[in-house]
Amino acid sequence: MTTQRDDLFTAVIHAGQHPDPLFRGVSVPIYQSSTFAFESAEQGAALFQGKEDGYIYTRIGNPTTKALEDCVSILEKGYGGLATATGMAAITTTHLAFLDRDAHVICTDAVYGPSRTVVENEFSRFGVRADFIDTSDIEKVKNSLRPNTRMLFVETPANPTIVLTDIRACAALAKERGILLVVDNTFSSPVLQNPLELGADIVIHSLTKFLNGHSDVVGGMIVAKEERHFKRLRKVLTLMGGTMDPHQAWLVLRGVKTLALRVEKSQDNAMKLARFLESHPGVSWVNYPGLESHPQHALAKEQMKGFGSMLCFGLRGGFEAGRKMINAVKLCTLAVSLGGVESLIQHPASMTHAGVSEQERKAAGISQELIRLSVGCEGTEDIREDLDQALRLAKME
Ligand code: LCS
Repeated sequence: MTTQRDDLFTAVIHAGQHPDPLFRGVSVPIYQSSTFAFESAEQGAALFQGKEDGYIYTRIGNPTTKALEDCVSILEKGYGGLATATGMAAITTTHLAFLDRDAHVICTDAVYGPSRTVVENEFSRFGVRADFIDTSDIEKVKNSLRPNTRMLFVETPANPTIVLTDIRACAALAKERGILLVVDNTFSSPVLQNPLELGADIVIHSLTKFLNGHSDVVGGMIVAKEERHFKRLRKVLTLMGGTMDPHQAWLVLRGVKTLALRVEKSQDNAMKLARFLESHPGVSWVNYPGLESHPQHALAKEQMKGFGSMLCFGLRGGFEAGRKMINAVKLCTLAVSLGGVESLIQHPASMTHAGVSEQERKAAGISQELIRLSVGCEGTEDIREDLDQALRLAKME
């Protein structure tokens, strides 16, 4: 499968980015200013009334942040992008913009934990109700629809199970019922999947992951396909205040320039490592969309432009072997988060989901033996050797 289009290598470097108009600096400058001077009271009034384009105050808009917003929006083929302080701020801003009191949401069950908790524990205080279901089964999505359903929130591939949801099928259903389809595209990045092209209304990213790519910045992005949704989101974001800082935006923009290169190397690594793990005696199963054994391999080929670099696998030795393995890795870093140049590994049952009951974990597809691996850009052989020695130790102890 050819994974990347040539134009993407150009777009990540140039889209939305223009040389500095003052000194012709090639890199977009960091406009580290909270406020912008008006030429006159009349110009200030024109800016506030939207009769003139320009900057007023950084919570409302900033040229550095705008360059990042334009870049990601072009990559996602949207109408406009809005950069947020974190990925969670992108999600909560979207909910605040479109979920009224007593609205109902259908959400992928295996979403990133806080994406679920924020609806279950916080938006529920305002009467928002949610069904967390296996959105890979479109019949289940259909059966969960209620007259007050306003949003279908899908994460594909899902964190950490790497289960896929058919974006086109969800979009057809959402359109028929007049509800919003929101897709968290964090695991694929715009290089590998463009949900707006497949019919989604809004795309969410945790920029903390692949787009920034260096495990040194947090950030989020919302991209809307339609002007009316973009305007509504912008109004809510600038009022609620979850906007991104210009320095943060500049750092992410710097990371985005190598996105296509990083994705190419890390997914090449991931494919080879997935095959290695699949043939390893200590491993009982591997979930990677590029493997023929992935139950949705055909869907991955259809809706993704590459299989990405997130995978999970199960150890024959179960929970204990999982704990031992992640304690034994040397090159891979034992840490949460993902999408950085360094390979990150974690064992949800003994770490991030240790406080969740086994029953709840099971319901969300997070088994005792599941190990999640975010494959980085290191040498393939070095990662393979590290996993191999850790698997051997996990078995021997
Ligand atoms: N969406 C997805 C799919 C994520 O994986 C995360 C964070 C977020 C949204 C939230 O983004 P943030 O606010 O952290 O920028 N995922 C994490 C993970 O798997 N481990 O640590 C964070």
